[in-house]
Amino acid sequence: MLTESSPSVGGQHYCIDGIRHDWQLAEVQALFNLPFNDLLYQAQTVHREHFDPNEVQISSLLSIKTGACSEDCAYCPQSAHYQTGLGREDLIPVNEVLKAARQAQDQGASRFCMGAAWRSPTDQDVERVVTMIEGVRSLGMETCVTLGMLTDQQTQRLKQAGLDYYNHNLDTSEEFYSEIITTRTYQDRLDTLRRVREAGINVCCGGIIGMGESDADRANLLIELANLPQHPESVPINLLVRVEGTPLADAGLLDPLVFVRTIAVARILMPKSRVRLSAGRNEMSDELQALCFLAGANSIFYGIKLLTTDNPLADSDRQLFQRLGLRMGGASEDHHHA
Ligand code: SAM
Ligand code: DTB
Ligand code: SF4
Repeated sequence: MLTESSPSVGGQHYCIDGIRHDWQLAEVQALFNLPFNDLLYQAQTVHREHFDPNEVQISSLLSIKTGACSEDCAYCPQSAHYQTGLGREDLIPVNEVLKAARQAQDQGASRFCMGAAWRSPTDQDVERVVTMIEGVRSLGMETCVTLGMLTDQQTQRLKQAGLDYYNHNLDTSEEFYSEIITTRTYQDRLDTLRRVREAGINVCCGGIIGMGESDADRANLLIELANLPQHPESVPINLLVRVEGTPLADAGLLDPLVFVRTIAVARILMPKSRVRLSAGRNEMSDELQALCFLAGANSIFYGIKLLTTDNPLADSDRQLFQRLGLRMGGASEDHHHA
């Protein structure tokens, strides 16, 4: 039933629980092209139906294995295909991981995300990551890992270890994908996402904006995400960090308001998901970030580093939150223990 506060798009109404999985390109492009104020009003309305508008979930990132990745992702400083000044580092020791997790927890993070520059882990790698997951969980934090493509068995093992979230991004539209990555397919990505979902692990899946993609590519990325059988619980929207040495080092600057529109459309399409304002905040003004929160972003990466590049200082984020009256919240209420 359409309630008075339910938004409608060109006569197209939401289904009964507000969750649709049948978005079409034309209607999503129509959303993107709304007058800015109308789009933000609609996104903020949807946001308020499902979330406390002044609470933002906080995740901290740690690179547990840096550089020398065999994949050729054009945006990535960790690809062995490009000279970005990053050396090869082995998987770091568990005690270092736990030290970083404790620090993140002390700073106010509720989730600890560990990233590895792998195409796919070996079974031995997975066992070592399992030890990290168990250690971080014992601190009382939520866990997330991003390790590349997984087998069924590896996915089961991570679930058994109590992993809360698995991050695996679609990154862009299927049409633009081969311009960015040639060493794997879109279907490879979808296959791992299906395994993660079927194992009962929460899905964290989003993409990167500002890689030279078209308006239609941005719309199609969000449609892919929203038309998955179940929406990802967490949707990171990254603004490309242009790293020297990568093929995208000189990518043209995106109109920041297009980035805000992308967040707003993600919020409208996936009303119950956490939309994370992810990489790229270091180059954003406080005002631009405020617009992203208004558009429905309600999660951030927090702490001085993303994986290999800089993120705003925790202190300046705390100040920004204070100026905006935002609270750092946990996400334990919105993830599912399957
Ligand atoms: N290797 C695994 C994979 O690709 O799934 C996990 C680590 S990979 C670094 C995780 C994500 O980081 C990528 O999917 C991409 O979305 C993001 N990322 C990497 N480099 C980036 C950059 N320069 N700017 C924005 N996001 C980036
Ligand atoms: C995601 O979507 N963004 C994070 C996390 N998931 C793993 C990574 C951003 C990486 C930015 C480039 C770097 O620091 O190396
Ligand atoms: Fe490797 Fe992941 Fe970077 Fe691609 S994004 S090069 S898979 S670390």
